[in-house]
Amino acid sequence: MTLRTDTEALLATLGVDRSAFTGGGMASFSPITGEEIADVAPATAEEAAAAIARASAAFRVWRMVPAPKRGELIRLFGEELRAAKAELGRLVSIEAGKSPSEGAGEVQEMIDICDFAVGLSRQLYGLTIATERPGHRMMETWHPLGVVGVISAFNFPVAVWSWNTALALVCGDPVIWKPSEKTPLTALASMAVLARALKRFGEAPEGLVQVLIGGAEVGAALVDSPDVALVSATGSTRMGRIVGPKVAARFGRAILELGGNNAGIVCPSADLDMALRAVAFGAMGTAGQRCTTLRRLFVHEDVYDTLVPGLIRAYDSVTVGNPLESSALVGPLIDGAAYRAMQAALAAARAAGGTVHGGERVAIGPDTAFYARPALVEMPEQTGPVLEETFAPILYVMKYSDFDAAIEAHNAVGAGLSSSVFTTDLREMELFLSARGSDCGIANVNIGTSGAEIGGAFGGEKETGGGRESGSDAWKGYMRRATNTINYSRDLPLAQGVVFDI
Ligand code: UN1
Repeated sequence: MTLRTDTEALLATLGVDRSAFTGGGMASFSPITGEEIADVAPATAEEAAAAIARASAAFRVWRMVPAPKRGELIRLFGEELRAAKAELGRLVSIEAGKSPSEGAGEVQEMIDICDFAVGLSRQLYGLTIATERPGHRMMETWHPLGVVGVISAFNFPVAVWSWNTALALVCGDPVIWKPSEKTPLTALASMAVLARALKRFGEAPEGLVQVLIGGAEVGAALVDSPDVALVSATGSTRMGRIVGPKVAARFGRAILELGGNNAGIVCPSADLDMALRAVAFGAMGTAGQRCTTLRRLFVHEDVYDTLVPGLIRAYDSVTVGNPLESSALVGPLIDGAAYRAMQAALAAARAAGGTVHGGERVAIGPDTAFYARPALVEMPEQTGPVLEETFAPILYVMKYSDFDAAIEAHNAVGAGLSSSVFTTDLREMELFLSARGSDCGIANVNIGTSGAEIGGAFGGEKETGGGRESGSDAWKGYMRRATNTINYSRDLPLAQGVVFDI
């Protein structure tokens, strides 16, 4: 069975119509072999405009459906995802190159957010607020916001969309999804799974959730339209620099989840075995292609010569290979451009005095596939490529002696997504989590930077864009807040004691 026939069979099983992935003109590839596995039809500008119009009409209906009833749709979606988990997970592996366990884990993340959103549908709480005026009551009401545009990246092709969609639907908002051009098939499959839930639900308005396959011009249609109330965009900081100002210029709302240059600090008191395993998964897992991938490691000089040789051995022994055929822990890079960016960063690191372990290309499958050994780079200082996010498995390791200086160095990069400290010292732990500790949206202790659960708010500061998705109160980003003051008295006292008698 070729990857193409395997993919076509999976898509058919998942319920995607064959016409959606054949003869469309936009080729789709698997990073596992680099071969073409489908061709899909990109949306035209007119189709994008029509989708926005349909979503706007759907909003008028959906916002009036009681939130717990909207939650029922998400409950059904969670059921359908459970039934489709094996097939959708395998399709994620084929399209994004993830190991079977990570492919399945991504679908689990979708199921988890559905469970969360079902509960949330009965908990869209507003505050009641003490008022200074007698016979008055003050409260907050949360209302549906409008059409939500979701722009997602190749590396979590379906989970990030589901974080947005499960919340948006429960909050009363229709969704238009522009998936990465590199991963249209998992998007089509997710829509087919959702279609089954919509059918069982029965009463959803047409156009409640739509997908627009295509490139930057499709994303631009969402970004520029005043009828798209919220744009939730995941991808590079470069992309966010375009999207953010454009949405702001029309006073739209944006949730930006952009680059990460995540770091860990290993302190003298750390459990080094645990730190080694956490660092290995954080830096090499998903072939270094998570936003949350560990990219910089500061190791205290007292434990450097114990931890780092052990890490280098782990790098030497990790299996790189076809994620479908072996027990490989590290799969392919998404494409040749990713491989070339990795090699350019390694060359720059060498030029800056770094010692590179690994990083070379591994010949697996045809030369259209790009597998590389993960690279560990010992750097004399934090400079050059260490300051940038390269979306590949490169871990820059630096020695430190002073914890405060390590925190300063930790924070001295543009991005601010995820971070970790490995310590058993209470003071170091609390300092790292304090106002003068990690400046990231995610700060962990004795676990790695990646693999966050859906229950917490996900996102980061500075060049990561400041957006929050997923758990906690991230739902508020998908709703508008109204402050209501109600006078049930027979008088009209004015606030602040103002008198205006006429
Ligand atoms: C991403 O890489 O865009 O925390 C999302 C993690 C995953 C999500 C990553 N739960 O690594």
